[in-house]
Amino acid sequence: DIRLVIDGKEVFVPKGSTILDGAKKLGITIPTLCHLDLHDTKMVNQTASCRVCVVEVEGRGNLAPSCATPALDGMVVRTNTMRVLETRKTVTELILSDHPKDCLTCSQSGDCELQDLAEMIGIREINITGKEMSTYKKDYSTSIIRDMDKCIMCRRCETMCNEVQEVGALSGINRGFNAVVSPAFELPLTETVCTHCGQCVAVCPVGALSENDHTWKVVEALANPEKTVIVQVAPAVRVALGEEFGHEPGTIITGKMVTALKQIGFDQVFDTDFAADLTIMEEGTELLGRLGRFLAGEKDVPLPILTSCCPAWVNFVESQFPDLIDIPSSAKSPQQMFGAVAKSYYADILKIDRKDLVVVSVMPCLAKKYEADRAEFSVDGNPDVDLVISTRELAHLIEQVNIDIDELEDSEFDKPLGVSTGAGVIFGSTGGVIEAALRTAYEVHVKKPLPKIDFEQLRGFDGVRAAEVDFDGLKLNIGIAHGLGNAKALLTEIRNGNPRNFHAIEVMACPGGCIGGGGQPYHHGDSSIIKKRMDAIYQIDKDMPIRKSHENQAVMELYDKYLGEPMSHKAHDLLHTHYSQ
Ligand code: HC1
Ligand code: SF4
Repeated sequence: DIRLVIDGKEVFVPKGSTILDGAKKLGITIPTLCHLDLHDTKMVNQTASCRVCVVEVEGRGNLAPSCATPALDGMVVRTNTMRVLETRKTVTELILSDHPKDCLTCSQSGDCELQDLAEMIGIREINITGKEMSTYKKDYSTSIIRDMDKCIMCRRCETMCNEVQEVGALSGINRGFNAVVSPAFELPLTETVCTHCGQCVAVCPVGALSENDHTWKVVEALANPEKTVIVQVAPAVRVALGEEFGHEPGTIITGKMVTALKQIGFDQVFDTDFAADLTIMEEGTELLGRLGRFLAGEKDVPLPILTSCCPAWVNFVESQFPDLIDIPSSAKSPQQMFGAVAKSYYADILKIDRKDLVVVSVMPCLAKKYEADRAEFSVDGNPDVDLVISTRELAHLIEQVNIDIDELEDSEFDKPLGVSTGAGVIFGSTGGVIEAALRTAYEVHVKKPLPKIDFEQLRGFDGVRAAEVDFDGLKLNIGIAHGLGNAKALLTEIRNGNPRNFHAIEVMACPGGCIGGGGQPYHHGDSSIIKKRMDAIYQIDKDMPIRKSHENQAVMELYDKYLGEPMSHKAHDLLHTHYSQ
């Protein structure tokens, strides 16, 4: 270990640590802005571009950025001298001098790390004035808005996109006042390899990257007496929404959330978990079908099957692995299955035209906005899912209508599209989709009840995981990746001949799965928040009376009355899709 002294206190840190790590260990807060270290992922931003975290190191003339200065044995550091405080203030003023002052209307207001820093330092006036300021046009997509006038060149988004997601859509361009992070040739995001995963938004400290907010479109739909407006809520929302109201991460507020949605005025409050169970019926059947053909000796069976519920992942496969486009499951995502079923089966139950039914989703994800907008998910120009809002957007809506979430009683989701099982909810965590699929595939294949319902070997936070699952003698090799960079490593292995003989692989684009999605409350670099949400997801599953998708009575009724069998002609029409290269 390395010994250093910070503000007169002794601390020991492992080799490779920074001064900032040492200070954290001592509980000494050094303010940072560009720095971000999402433990257990590759997200470590050490660009040291903002210089807010400077400290004095004895024996050195210049101040040192603590986030990027290695801790050395015997170092004596001061974090709070007048020189440090003055420099920190000047640096912050310089950043603010080239930053728009529209905090009143900024999407990040209240969550902005630059605003917090200025407030903490007590900056009341910016004494640095000058004419030059960058001026960029806003770049709009259905999911993300880039407002590059607000970019502070922390480069967190670039690290996220290039080193964690390995998509490579963003890099630093231009110099001086015009320096920003942008796609090459300043193309709009929609014309690049961007997957819309939203992870750049999740780590942007300011309002340079934000979601395209659809809340007002939802309000307009709710105010229209001619429309029936229903809502579905994704698995991961219920374990994170509470954070926006000051609850501990991982607080489960499903019942209050349902009550809030009813009070907001949705005609029916349904659950994406229902559609997740439906996805398992289709995807599980597809998996067993492909395995059966493989075991019968058929050549060129598209294995391993890849899960296909994460739209950023689907985008990634389409753009980066077009040669493997036949292996993802053809099952639509739960969000899109829900929309398709709502606008056919459920519209029939209500005896209304699909055009008079508005389907709203609440999602932890920004790519879901993009997914809902894909042309193949609409009928005669009417989308299966009309509007998608994020967990953060729902929290703002709840605030706007003056609902005190803590005062609410619990309510149940409505029937029939709100009935779900524990298998549906674990979709929200990395490893959950494949676990849910195996619970059903096992019982269908082996024709005996599962000896143990929890596949603990599939759970965890490692970026790439592999496990063998025993189907009564048939050994299945399962792979799991979360984060697109990890997925890329696994898919490259498949492209090179699948040496580990994987039969099925689950991929989620975001660290932790949907619980770490780009539309969730900001984690500000604290990965323990994502882990607490994960624990909550498995807790909900554990507490559910029914935990296997094929035991979902409402899903069974949908097959009986409407779809026939999984993978039937009608199920194929409604619940499956194709991918483009
Ligand atoms: Fe997800 Fe899914 S789990 S993709 O992360 O398959 O967004 O929560 O809704 O569709 O069910 C997201 C979450 C979500 C879908 C389901
Ligand atoms: Fe990169 Fe994802 Fe942001 Fe697109 S949404 S620029 S892929 S991090």
